[in-house]
Amino acid sequence: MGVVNVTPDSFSDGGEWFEPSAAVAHGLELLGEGADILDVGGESTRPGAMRVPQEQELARVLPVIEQLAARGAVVSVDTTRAAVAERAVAAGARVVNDVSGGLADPEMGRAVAETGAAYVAMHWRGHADVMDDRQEYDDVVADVRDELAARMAALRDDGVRPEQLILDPGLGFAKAGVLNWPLLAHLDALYELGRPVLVGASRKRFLGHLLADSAGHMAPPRARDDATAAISALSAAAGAWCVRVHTVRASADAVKVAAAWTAASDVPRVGSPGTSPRSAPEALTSTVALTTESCTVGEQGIPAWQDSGAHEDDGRRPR
Ligand code: PMM
Repeated sequence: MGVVNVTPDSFSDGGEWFEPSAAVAHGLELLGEGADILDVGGESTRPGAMRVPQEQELARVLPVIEQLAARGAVVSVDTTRAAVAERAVAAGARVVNDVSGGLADPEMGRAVAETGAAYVAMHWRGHADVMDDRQEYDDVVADVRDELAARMAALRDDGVRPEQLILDPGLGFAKAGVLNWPLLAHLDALYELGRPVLVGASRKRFLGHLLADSAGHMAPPRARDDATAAISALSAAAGAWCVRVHTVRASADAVKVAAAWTAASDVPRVGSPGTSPRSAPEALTSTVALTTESCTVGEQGIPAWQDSGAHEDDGRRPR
């Protein structure tokens, strides 16, 4: 999933693609680099950011979504507002990416149920102006899992079908540096909830801390892209459904590497006694195809692997 921020103030690329024509051109560039989904957002969620009025958010995202969808892109809208989600889906978006998991707008569940779009529910504890004050966890992995489970139940009560849901641990949202690593290391805890998982680590502060120089200065956002690609590889190998990134090429390659690596570990070694008749290259190709398909969205806006049933053949977790 490639990020198209139509904002003047996002933390890593604010202002760069603020004009609709620049945002569309950037989206097309990301598709060329291998993005399967373009995530268009009109409101910055960086820590401390102030809210943008709804009309302004709509004016930013709608023209970009219309044009990218008209060119055949699978578009996601990054919004916490039900009205924006509805208008975005009418303009061609097939995924609603809500960093609040439905908490910011009580109408979101109903809107998602009515549109039938795929819905990314991220773990969230409050808007950008307060989230840094809400970082108390007993066990960050269990708490995030349980809070997402509660969101799933509430969304179901609003009519959202479980098949519409994709879950996201919300890296960096109400989570300071060290709190993010256990969530990445234990993605399997989120798989217990039975839905695909999206990982959004791209250029985040915890990577700036990890890559700080010897004087302790954080690496700037753009200097975090290689580490982002490393997280993409590890997330894909650990079974994540999708990674949300600012630069796509390295992460798209990383996901392919992870798929090939994982496929090779699933088949007996070629030439060893008792190997199956299926050759390793053949097995690799079929799994890579499944993996590439898995990050697309089906006709009803439902993640394609849900429909394919391909993962049921061998009992492996879909990626
Ligand atoms: N992070 C940001 C924005 N939207 N959506 C999801 N699902 N997951 C995330 O981690 C996420 C997100 C913040 O990054 P940006 O300001 O660079 O877009």
